[in-house]
Amino acid sequence: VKLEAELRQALENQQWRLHYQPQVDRHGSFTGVEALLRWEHPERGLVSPAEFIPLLESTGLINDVGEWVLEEACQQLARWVYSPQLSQLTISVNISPLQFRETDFLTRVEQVFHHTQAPLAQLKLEVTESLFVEARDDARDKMLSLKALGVRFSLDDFGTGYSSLAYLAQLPLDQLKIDQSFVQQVLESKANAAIVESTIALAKSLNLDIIAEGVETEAQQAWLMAHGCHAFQGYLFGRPVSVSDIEAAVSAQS
Ligand code: G
Ligand code: G
Ligand code: MN
Ligand code: NA
Repeated sequence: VKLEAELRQALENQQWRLHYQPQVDRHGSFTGVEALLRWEHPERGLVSPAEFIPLLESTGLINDVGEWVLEEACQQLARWVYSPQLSQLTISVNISPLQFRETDFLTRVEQVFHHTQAPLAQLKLEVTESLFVEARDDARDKMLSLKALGVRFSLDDFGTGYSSLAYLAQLPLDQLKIDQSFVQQVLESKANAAIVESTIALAKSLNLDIIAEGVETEAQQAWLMAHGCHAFQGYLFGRPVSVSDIEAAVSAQS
């Protein structure tokens, strides 16, 4: 109960932060970042979303917090427009299925787009397969409306859910994100290697971009490149950091 009360207060107490983790191409150049939510608690320090997202979802607070995340990311994209190096970056934002299914989701998102004036072609929304287990046609319709505004979609944690491949092919997706659980065992487990290989093949045949997350070693990256995956995210390239740290890392590279 205390945690829930504190979460309710966190928005007005300005305790939400966004951290950014780099995504790189085959040359190691930054192409984008994933925005990851953090709660800066006065006593507990930075709290990971794994500890509070379920509670945000069960209380419905995810709608307001998710809107804050999107607003913050869009403001960032709008600020980066003026910098030659930063204006090339995409920002990926995680959207909870509960937030996505709300009836006013589209209206709220469009308001954020309107008043931030963010370059929407550089915004990627990350959804998971769990979004499509129920009310999938509603989810697909909303995706189509957002696609019409230029937004792109990435399917996060791919391979961990239960989506039907036939239905996936009908969704307006742009990218598949190979889940880190497969990537981290790709050299040790033949089963995981087979899953990663078939995910890469699926992305190719559906004409989708592919990115591997959770890449921690050069050996994993080399294996992925040898098998046709050329975009990466993981501790090998950088941990989630503050906006000033990610900006410094991008400037240092160019
Ligand atoms: O950053 P970290 O590895 O601690 O994130 C843990 C989990 O929290 C991941 O599954 C990630 O997708 C999720 N997460 C991080 N930020 C957000 C956010 O802004 N919104 C939602 N819905 N989930 C997030
Ligand atoms: O579910 P989602 O893919 O959004 O979760 C992203 C989470 O994965 C973030 O919380 C981030 O901190 C974590 N993460 C990112 N890269 C790595 C990595 O290389 N290794 C591990 N163990 N976790 C990672
Ligand atoms: Mn994600
Ligand atoms: Na993921």
